[in-house]
Amino acid sequence: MIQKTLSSALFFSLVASSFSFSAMPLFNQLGFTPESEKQVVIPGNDANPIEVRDVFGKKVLDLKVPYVSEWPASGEETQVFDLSSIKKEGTYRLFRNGEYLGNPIIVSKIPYEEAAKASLKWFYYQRAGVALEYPYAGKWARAAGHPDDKVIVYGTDKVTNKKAPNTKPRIISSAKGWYDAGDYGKYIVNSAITVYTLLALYEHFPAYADTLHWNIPVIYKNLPPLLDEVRWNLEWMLSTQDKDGGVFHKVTTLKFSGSIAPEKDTDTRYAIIKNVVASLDFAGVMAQASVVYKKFDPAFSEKMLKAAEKAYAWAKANPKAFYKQPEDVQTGSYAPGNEDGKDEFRFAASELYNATKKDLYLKDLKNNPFTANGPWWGDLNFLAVYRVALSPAVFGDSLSQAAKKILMDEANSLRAEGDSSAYRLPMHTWNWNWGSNSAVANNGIILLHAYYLTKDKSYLDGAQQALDYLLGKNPLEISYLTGFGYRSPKNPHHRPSESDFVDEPVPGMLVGGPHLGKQDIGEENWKCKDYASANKPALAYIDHQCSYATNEVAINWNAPFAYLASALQAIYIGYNAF
Ligand code: G3I
Ligand code: 9MR
Repeated sequence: MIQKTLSSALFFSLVASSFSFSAMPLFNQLGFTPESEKQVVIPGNDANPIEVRDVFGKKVLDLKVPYVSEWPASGEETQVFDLSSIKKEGTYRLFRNGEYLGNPIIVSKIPYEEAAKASLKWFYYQRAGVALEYPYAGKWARAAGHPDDKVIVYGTDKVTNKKAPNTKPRIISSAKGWYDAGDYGKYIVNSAITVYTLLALYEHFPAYADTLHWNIPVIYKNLPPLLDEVRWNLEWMLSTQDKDGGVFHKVTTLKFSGSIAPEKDTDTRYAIIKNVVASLDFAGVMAQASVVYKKFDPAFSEKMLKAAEKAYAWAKANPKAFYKQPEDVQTGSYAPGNEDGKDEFRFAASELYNATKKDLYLKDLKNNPFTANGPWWGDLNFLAVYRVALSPAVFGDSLSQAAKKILMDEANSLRAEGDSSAYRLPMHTWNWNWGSNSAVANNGIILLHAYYLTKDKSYLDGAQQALDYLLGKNPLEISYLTGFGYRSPKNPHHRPSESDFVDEPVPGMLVGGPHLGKQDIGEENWKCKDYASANKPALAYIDHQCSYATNEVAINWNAPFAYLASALQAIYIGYNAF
């Protein structure tokens, strides 16, 4: 019997406008590998047992009735059924009182590979400055936009500085790179955590990553597909470093464009304000990249390392130069209010010491103890924790143990949450923010790092729980990755998908996900009002392009998803990390 009040059933019929609500079994819509933990959540408190049959009707498992628990994030009662004893590849179905429930549950060797590749290919779709041709982009082929070969340095022209001298505005070339999200901006802060995560995937699973090909034009010779794609953004990032080593915050127009195609967005683009956070984020990821690309292109590696050290020096000389968004700039700020720069210094120092072994960086790192915050674009602490915890030979046992303690304490807290919550989700209450799906994916990555360090499968199971939620084991019964699962977002806040004449959105994009911020509900956004009544964080989502707060896509959300899906897939088919 479904313990649902009328109002919430009505709520579902309103909010989940494109899908019907019912107490269906909720599970990873892409399925499981034979060795995965296989959990199915069914809202409600039905006392009847469930039978698992294969698709030919043969009973393979009787599931006892589990206890009922409540999930505060959705206000639901649920029961969690464990199908992990099913190890044989196949297609399975659930029956209760002889009635078929839900959709088929798939067990196969590589259920996540296509989704992983699509979430990596999406970065190709985000390329600025190039046309996407049909053989690679399929029906989402488009013309080039934003060549960014003539970008004005903010404050050097009459528009952005009324008192600017009559000399010509200062113009730089800042081409290539990825559009940040649903908008056409290119942002250093968000690029840094994104590039870090994608390069970490290559660092941890190089052999598996080399097997992944996703049909895009090769740009650079003799690079694996993942590193070829990431270099497109690294080269843009390098263009944002000024002669003095400082790094501009972003390259954008002054205001967000309308819902138009890239080629139609021809407003002036500006390189906006050098600052300490952008310079440190740049320094850390350039140092990391110099190590990863060294064996493929020593000259490129050396160029990035030099840039990294120069940016770090600029940051040390300008430790209080935080980004403040000017009045006439209304694109994304990526500037958390209470910024202190400590986490960015920690991140940059750990990567620079790993790349150079210079004492200066180790000394700075030791004087800046780890915290347990992040990882998100506003706090990179965990990126330093990962590096140091996994490299005792480089950083010494004492520092590495300190990092490992932070990592394991957080992993144990997430595993406890995942193993006890009514949706089996490793998620803290404070993760329900803008981009909550990326918090789930990043929590999964923390659990994977704990698995790397201990080989304790319970951490791998925790990471699986995170992926299961993103791909369907959630109250809205939606796979949050466009084009994957039997129900996925159709109307993401993504200008290329909104402005093309293709019904389906660009595939392989992870939408931001539910939370109660509702920053997109306002006069101009009357369509978003349909989810205004949502009063539980896990339900506050609407699959409409109006909702940039819940249904946008972003490079720093796709990267942890791609890492999580790729790493789990790699491990389950026998690849070990590093
Ligand atoms: O960190 C605080 C937390 O302490 C507090 O409890 C919570 C509730 O008030 O707010 C948290 O801050 C939130 C922050 O994200 C971190 O999660 C802010 O409310 C929220 O407004 C902020 O949203 C950011 C959003 O831009 C608006 O600034 C998103 O993280 C960020 O991903 C998003 O990024 C945009 C770019 O600016 C432009 N391109 C699209 C991209 C994705 O939407
Ligand atoms: O499209 C913009 C999206 O990328 C940002 O995340 C969001 C919040 O900064 O803003 C979106 O742009 C909207 C603007 O903020 C208000 N007018 C409508 C714009 C398009 O939805």
